[in-house]
Amino acid sequence: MLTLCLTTGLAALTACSDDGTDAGTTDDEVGETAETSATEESTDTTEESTEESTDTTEESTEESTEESTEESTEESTEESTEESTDTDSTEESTEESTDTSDETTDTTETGDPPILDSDDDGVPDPDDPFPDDPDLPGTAQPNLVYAHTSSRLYTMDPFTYDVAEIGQFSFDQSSGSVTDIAIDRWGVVYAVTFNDLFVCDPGNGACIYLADLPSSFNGLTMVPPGTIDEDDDTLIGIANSGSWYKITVEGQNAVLELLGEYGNSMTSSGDVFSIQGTGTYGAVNKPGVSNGDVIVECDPTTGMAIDELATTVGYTSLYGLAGWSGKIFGFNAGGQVIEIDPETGTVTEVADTAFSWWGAGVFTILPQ
Ligand SMILES: [Ca+2]
Ligand SMILES: [Ca+2]
Ligand SMILES: [Ca+2]
Repeated sequence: MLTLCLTTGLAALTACSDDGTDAGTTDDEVGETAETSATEESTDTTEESTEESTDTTEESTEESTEESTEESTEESTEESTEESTDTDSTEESTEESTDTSDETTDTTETGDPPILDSDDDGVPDPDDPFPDDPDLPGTAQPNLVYAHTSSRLYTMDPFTYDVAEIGQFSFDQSSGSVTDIAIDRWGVVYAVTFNDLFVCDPGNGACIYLADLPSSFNGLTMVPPGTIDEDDDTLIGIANSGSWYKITVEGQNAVLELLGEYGNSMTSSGDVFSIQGTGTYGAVNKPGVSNGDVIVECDPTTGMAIDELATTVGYTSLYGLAGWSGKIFGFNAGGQVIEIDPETGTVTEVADTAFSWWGAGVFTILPQ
C-alpha cells in the first residue's frame, strides 16, 4: 500500500511536471493513476506465475486473468458502480500481461531484476520524477556525501574530507533558501525551502519545483527500503519541534503524515540521515544541554530517540547531518565539519570552511 502511495505521488507529479505549471488536469491524472495501479497489480501476478514455469506462459496468463476477473467480480458484488471500471481494467491487464510474459521470459534468462527504467538513466520509473527524460533529474555521485549552504551545493569525500563546490542552487519557480536536502538510493536529490519541495540536479544545483509545503522543515532525509515502505525509500521531513513527518507528493501538494517525534522534549537541531545496515541518526537540542548538540540514534519509523551517542561539545547548530559506515558527519552553521564515532561518541573536527552549512544528505544505500 505504501509503495502504491509513493508511486502514485510520483506518477502524479510527473504528469504535472510534463505539463509545466498547468494544474487543470487533476481529474484525468487521478484516473490514469488508478488504471496504472490496477495494471501493475495484475502484472505482478502474471510475473509470479511466469517465474513458476516459463513453458506454460499462456496458461499462467490465463490463470492470472481468471484470478483477476474473480477478484473484480467479488469487488463488483460489493460496489456495483465499480463493475464496469474493473472489467475494463481486467481486459487491459490481459493484453499487457501477455506482453509482460514475453519480457519476463527474457529477463529470466539474463537474471536482471524486472525493474523498468524507461529512459535508462539509472533511476527506475517508480522513483524517477521524469521517467521519460534521461537528463532529469540527474543523480548524485555514490562515493560522496552532499552538504549545502542556503544557496550553494557542495560535496565532501567521506574519507579525505575534501569539500568541493558544485554550484549555486537555481529554481524553475518559487526560489528560496534551501533548508535541507535528502538523497534516495538511486542518487535522486530532493530539497526543501521554507515553503516548497524540489528535486535538484546534483550535477549543477538546478532545482525543479514539485510541491507546496504545508509547514517548514529544518531537516530532510530519506529512510531506506524495508523501513517504512517495504520496497522503496520514504521521504521524511523533520520539523524544528522535533516531529517527524512522512512526505508524499499528491499533485502540487506535499501531504504530511505525522510519524512521531524525538521525545523527552528534544527538538531538531537540523537534520537526520539513515543508511541501510548502518542506522538512523539525528542532531537534536536537548533541554539542559547548552554546550553542544546531542547526537541520537532514532527509530526510523517514529523518530523516537532510542540512544544518545554524543554531545558535540563546542559545536552547536548542526544543521546538516550525513554519514558513512561507522561515521557520522555534522555540518554546522559556523562552517565546521565534525565527525562523530557512533561507537565511542568521540567528536573530531575534520574540516573548517567559510561556508555556513544549512543541511546535508547521503544515499540510503552505500555503494557496495
Ligand atoms: Ca529512469
Ligand atoms: Ca529520468
Ligand atoms: Ca538532510
